[in-house]
Amino acid sequence: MPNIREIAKRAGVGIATVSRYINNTGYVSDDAKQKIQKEIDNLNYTPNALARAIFTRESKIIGLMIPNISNPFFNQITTIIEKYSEKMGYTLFLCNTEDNKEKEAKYLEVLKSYRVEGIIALRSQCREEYLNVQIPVVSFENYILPSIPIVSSDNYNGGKMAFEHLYKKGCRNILHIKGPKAFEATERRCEGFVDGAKEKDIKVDIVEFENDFHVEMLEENLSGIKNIEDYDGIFVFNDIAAAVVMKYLKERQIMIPDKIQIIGFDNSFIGELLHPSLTTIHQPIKELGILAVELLIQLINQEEVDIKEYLIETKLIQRETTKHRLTGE
Ligand code: XLF
Repeated sequence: MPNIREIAKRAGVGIATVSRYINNTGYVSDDAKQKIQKEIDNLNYTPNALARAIFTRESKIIGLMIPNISNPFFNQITTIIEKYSEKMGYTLFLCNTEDNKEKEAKYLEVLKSYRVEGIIALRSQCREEYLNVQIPVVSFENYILPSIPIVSSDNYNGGKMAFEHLYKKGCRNILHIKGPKAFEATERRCEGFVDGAKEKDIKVDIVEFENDFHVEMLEENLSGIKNIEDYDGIFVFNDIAAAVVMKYLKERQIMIPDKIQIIGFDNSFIGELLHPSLTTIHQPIKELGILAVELLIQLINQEEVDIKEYLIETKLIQRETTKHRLTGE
């Protein structure tokens, strides 16, 4: 493997000159530049990005903690974050945390050792682990530390909207399948949903799912719900879990939406592919992803950033799992 010592020797310049040229860290004469570049081309030399990052403190890498790579919402937001980071001159280092605190903490060490310039943590399960991270961090949904800004959908209002929609569609015997306690966003959805129900004096039942990616586990949770067919409306905490609920009901010949109406949350691409297609609450995935990157780059550039929770509005997407026409509508 060619190295800068060899390039310097062949170009007839000093190693420090080659280093300045490659890292763009100081003056190099035009003549030397030409000679060095010629040898770089001749030797097909690729700079050692890690060594360079240590030297210049600019790796141009952003670490992205992803809680669940198989959930379409997270692969959509990852795609947005990747595209926008690339446009801004950064490469992503992806870490699949599986909502696991230990895995996330380990990845944090890896990201530090790779000298990433910033970290976006989606649904982080860690807190004090970030205390000695001297790298800018932006969080999506979960609170980490007072110094870390949070980007999130307005989950409370989204949950309320979900209730109001089921109510408007005539549902009065309603179940909410909520996410695990560790998902702060779905806690807010649940609060909004319950408050919406209180305003209409309706009592809703609530069951909690343990995660959002093990289909068998979700099915097991469902089989624990007694007389599910007695409900006329179900709000499921996200689209992927709603897909599992729909599969479960269909296998039991429970008609959607005639017998039970369903609403999910996310507006990820699977909603439209399901049959019947899924009514859901839209999370502005593009806006969320871009905002997270923008804030992070501002922090990296040491610009002033308001450290607060940035809430983005959600909206209802009506599809086939809730009834289209009702008398009086
Ligand atoms: O963390 C929440 C729960 O699942 C996230 O926004 C999602 O809705 C993605 O599917």
